[in-house]
Amino acid sequence: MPIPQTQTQTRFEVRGACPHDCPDSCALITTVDQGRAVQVRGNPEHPHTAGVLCAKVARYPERTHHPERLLYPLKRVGPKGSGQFERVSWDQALSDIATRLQAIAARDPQAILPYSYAGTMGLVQGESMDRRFFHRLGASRLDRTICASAGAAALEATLGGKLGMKVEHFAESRLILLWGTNSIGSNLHFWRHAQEAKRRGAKLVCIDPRRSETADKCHEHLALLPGTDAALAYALMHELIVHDWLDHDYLERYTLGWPQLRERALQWPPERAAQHCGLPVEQILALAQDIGRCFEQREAVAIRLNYGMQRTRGGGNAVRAVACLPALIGAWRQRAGGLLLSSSGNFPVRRDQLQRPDLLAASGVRSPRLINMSTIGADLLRPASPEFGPAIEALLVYNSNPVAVAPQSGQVVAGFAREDLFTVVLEQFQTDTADYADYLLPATTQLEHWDIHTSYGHTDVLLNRPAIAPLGEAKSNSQIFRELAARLGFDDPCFAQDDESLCRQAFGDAVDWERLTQQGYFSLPLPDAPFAEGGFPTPSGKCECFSAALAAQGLDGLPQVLPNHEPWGSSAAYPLAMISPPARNFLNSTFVNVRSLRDIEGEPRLEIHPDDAAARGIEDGSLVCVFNDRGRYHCQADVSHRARPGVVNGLGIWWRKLGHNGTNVNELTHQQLTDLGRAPAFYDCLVQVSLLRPDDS
Ligand SMILES: Nc1nc2c(c(=O)[nH]1)N[C@H]1C(S)=C(S)[C@@H](COP(=O)(O)OP(=O)(O)OC[C@H]3O[C@@H](n4cnc5c(=O)[nH]c(N)nc54)[C@H](O)[C@@H]3O)O[C@H]1N2
Ligand SMILES: Nc1nc2c(c(=O)[nH]1)N[C@H]1C(S)=C(S)[C@@H](COP(=O)(O)OP(=O)(O)OC[C@H]3O[C@@H](n4cnc5c(=O)[nH]c(N)nc54)[C@H](O)[C@@H]3O)O[C@H]1N2
Ligand SMILES: [Mo]
Repeated sequence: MPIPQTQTQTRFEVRGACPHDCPDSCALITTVDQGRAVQVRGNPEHPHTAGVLCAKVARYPERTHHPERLLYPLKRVGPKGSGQFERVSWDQALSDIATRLQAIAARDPQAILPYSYAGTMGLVQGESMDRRFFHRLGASRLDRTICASAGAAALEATLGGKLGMKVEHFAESRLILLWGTNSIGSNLHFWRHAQEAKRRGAKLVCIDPRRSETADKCHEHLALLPGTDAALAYALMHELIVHDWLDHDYLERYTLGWPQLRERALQWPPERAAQHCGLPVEQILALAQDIGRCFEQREAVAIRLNYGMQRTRGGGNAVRAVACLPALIGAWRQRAGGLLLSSSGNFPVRRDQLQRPDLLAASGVRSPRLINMSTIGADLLRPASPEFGPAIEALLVYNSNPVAVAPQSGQVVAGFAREDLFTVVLEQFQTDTADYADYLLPATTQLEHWDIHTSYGHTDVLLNRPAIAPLGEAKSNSQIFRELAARLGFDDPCFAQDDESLCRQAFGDAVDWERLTQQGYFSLPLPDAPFAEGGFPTPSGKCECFSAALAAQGLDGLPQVLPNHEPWGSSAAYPLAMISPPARNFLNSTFVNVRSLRDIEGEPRLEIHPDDAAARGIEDGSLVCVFNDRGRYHCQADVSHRARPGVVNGLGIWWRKLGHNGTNVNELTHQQLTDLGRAPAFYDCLVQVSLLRPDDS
């Protein structure tokens, strides 16, 4: 039934899409009363959303109509980072920004850097007009690596892309490995399918250093040390080989490099892996037997891999090792078998048309340098040099909060504090990053603008219509870049294109626009079991256990077991490994300022095992200092079996200014990168913890 959307009614409903960086990409229905969003609920007609929202997004109206929403353009008046601003007009802000950018671009446009991530995952507000603007300008390009690029590179090399099982088919699986994922906290709509499978008798096994909310609900939990997943995958392969639980036909026809992979797997007997992973050998043997039993009975084995396991040095290779597993038992033959890390490779987005890289030609810079967003701390502090190019002189930040989320905040803060750096931040709130802006521009939320969305956890396109008018003087990102383009004299017609038209352009004919506007979503027509008969989009068309592409880059062509940058047990000063997975009621650093959600989380917390706590005189609720050579982070100890011995869990990602000593967990992380994909190794970090004495600062 169509939802009445006439603006003459004072109360009406509008279909939209959740914009957040989460695999679930829910279809929303917003109720508007007298121009105000009063309720957001899940669209019950959208099969993946099924009328259910997480606690966070159910609070979206509270976030949108928050008293601290930025409503007017602001100009810095206090010292850098002080967060002191005065209200200015849009005209003044945009003219001044345009003048500053023009002056820098006249010397070298590559001294200007965009910095954005997935604050909204919308194609219009996240990767259209903004990209056109920076291409036409000839600005440095940003290597967007902060989240998923290690896993993405690994999938690319192994399966040929970000592809895999359809999420709904997990409901029919008989054995599900939840590998590096806290689904209940961060992928709730997947968990519905896992629960359905459980009700039908499936076994659920969680592989995670932390005893997460999800681990609590699984039949087994393997609490391995962070960064040891590749060894576990190899030990499982070892057992499949020695028991001959192998689909020889599938291996023969649809894999590349199996003989070499087999040789390497035979070097990882379970006893060796148990030692390496910090697991009882019995757990590894039992899991291998579960897989073997399913293989013998032709029951579907499925792996829900998630990004948690690729945030250590060897994360890319670990994803490669795990991604080879389904082929050994021919799991891909069934639609309820195989693996899912990301589904985003299924979407036929016309990125060239949205982003217009061809506009670079007019900028005079044919191939701008690439700056890795994960090393922004170091790069902001880098002087000009022949290798690096010009120092970064201007930074335009949108859809991201780097001062809170990028690794090694000490350096990030020092970079943002540079007096000679010109920083523009487009934001909905005065975040830690916004505090460092020279100009802070008010951005609309998802309820106030158009957008169109893909998903990395399902395979439907979603449309988002604005439900309410922009609050205050807020403008959408696309509108701000449109107006900046005009002021810089960029007259290509593409800069005049409106948001609704960008939505239509994003997929062209690949999506039925009528259906999309009526339903709010459009399901891509895709096969149920994509790799039942091979057909991997790799160079060989096979699942590439051996990757010639990686070998050609001088890397090992087979999945490797790589030690962490900071291996557990390697430092007497810092004997604990720290991981920093998301807190359930925040979305990265978004929602930390929503009071009702912050109240549920309470305080910045560190989960620590009772033995590790006792050895340090730490009690539940004690204030502690977590530290290493990079910095100090004060928070509350949560003495709990959620932490395994030797590993502490610093739940993320608090706003620094709401923390005890003005820091968050990224004060401790470093900027070394992963083996594949140039990604940060957030969960590869050694620390020490001590009781905080009242005179500590
Ligand atoms: N509520 C909520 N939901 C979110 C987010 C959020 O911040 N809050 N963030 C969103 C974003 S940006 C992303 S990328 C996705 C992330 O989605 P996931 O990757 O599923 O993220 P997590 O729920 O943190 O699950 C990661 C799990 O990996 C575990 N882990 C850490 N190190 C290792 C390791 O070395 N090996 C293994 N096997 N496990 C390890 C952590 O303890 C954690 O439980 O979630 C999205 N959804
Ligand atoms: N220690 C540690 N650090 C991590 C992680 C971890 O697990 N541990 N996870 C990492 C991961 S997976 C990710 S994805 C990154 C996420 O890092 P970010 O992408 O920076 O995500 P958020 O912290 O949610 O910040 C997004 C910001 O975008 C703003 N925003 C939302 N919509 C719009 C819009 O339409 N316009 C504008 N202008 N702004 C908007 C929000 O208000 C918010 O402040 O963090 C990474 N950092
Ligand atoms: Mo992410």
